[in-house]
Amino acid sequence: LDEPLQKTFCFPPIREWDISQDIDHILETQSALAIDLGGTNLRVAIVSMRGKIVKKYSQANPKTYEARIELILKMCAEAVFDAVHLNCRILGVGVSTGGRVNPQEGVILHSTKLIQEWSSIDIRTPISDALHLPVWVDNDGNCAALAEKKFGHGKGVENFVTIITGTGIGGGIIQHNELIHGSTFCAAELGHIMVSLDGPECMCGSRGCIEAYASGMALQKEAKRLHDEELLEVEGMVDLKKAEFVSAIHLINAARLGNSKAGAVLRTGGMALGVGIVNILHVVNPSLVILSGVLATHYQAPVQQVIGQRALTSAQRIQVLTSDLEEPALLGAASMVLDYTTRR
Ligand code: ADP
Ligand code: BMX
Ligand code: MG
Ligand code: CA
Ligand code: ZN
Repeated sequence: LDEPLQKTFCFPPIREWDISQDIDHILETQSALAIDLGGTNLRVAIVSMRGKIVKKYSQANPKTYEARIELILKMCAEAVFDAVHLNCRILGVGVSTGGRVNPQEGVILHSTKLIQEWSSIDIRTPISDALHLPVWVDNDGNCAALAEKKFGHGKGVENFVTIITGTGIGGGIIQHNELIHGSTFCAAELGHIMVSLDGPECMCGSRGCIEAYASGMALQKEAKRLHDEELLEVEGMVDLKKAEFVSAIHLINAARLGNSKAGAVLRTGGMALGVGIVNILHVVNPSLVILSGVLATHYQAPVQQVIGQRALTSAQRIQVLTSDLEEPALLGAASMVLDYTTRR
């Protein structure tokens, strides 16, 4: 209608429809609740469609099944409540957890000692019963791989592997754009690649696993040992008597400040991780390895060096990158929800 006619019939002015604004709005509001259960921490987050962590909640992961489920439900209830005020519409819940997971059943089949009382656990039912939302579950390393694929360096990469270092070491393998789970959901337990016939004891009951050399827990154990022998502290470091607890970070600081014993522990960790990764290259031949977690930046150079020295020529042309994602396991848990609920 031309303007005079529009005025005559009192039509409201026609708003120009901006589709990009509407899509933006949907992408901002549609969200997932993500849960990550690790050897130390229990995290819950509201994650938007674009992979933005809108709000995050952290607690120590309780040591018993009952306390853990209770805390998960309490943290989720708080997040669901907050989501309303944050204008986030929760489409479902994604759970990332240590242990072997059957994603079809939503069951944690088995866990190492890193998470006690966490074997043969149906995690889907209590969460979906309490929140009336659909629930997806997978292993934390596998979730980290999903996050890299959707939001990180793994975007558009057909074959890649990710290694996430926290208390333990988790892994995820994307082969032909899909996660591999194996015949009994034990594929990509990359922390338990063994790099020596004996070596340090691992939480899985074996020895010589890369987790026993290079994880946060392994480095913390070595830091404590050096500290007990009064061999950790060097000039320029924070006063360790005042430090609440000795961690992998103190070991890294000590090594930086010239403590040769701390340096040797870190070198062994880097070497073990590097050799483990060379083994992975020779099994699945990915084009990219993504390191994530608290120690990733410290391991990138040693891993690259070991690959250069020990991998077969055909496996040498591989990129090793450090993840640029804030919380890969949480984001991957969210991605399961966002991918399934918005699939057309
Ligand atoms: P989870 O294993 O529970 O998934 P995180 O990924 O949060 O835990 O990592 C926690 C572990 O990482 C701790 O057990 C500790 O060994 C290590 N860690 C935590 N903070 C730091 C830090 N600032 N520097 C180095 N290591 C750290
Ligand atoms: C352990 C194992 C893995 C897990 C990895 C990283 C359990 C409970 N955990 O190797 O399944 O991926 O730890 O876990 O069996 P995080 O605690 O370091 O996050
Ligand atoms: Mg973790
Ligand atoms: Ca895994
Ligand atoms: Zn092990």
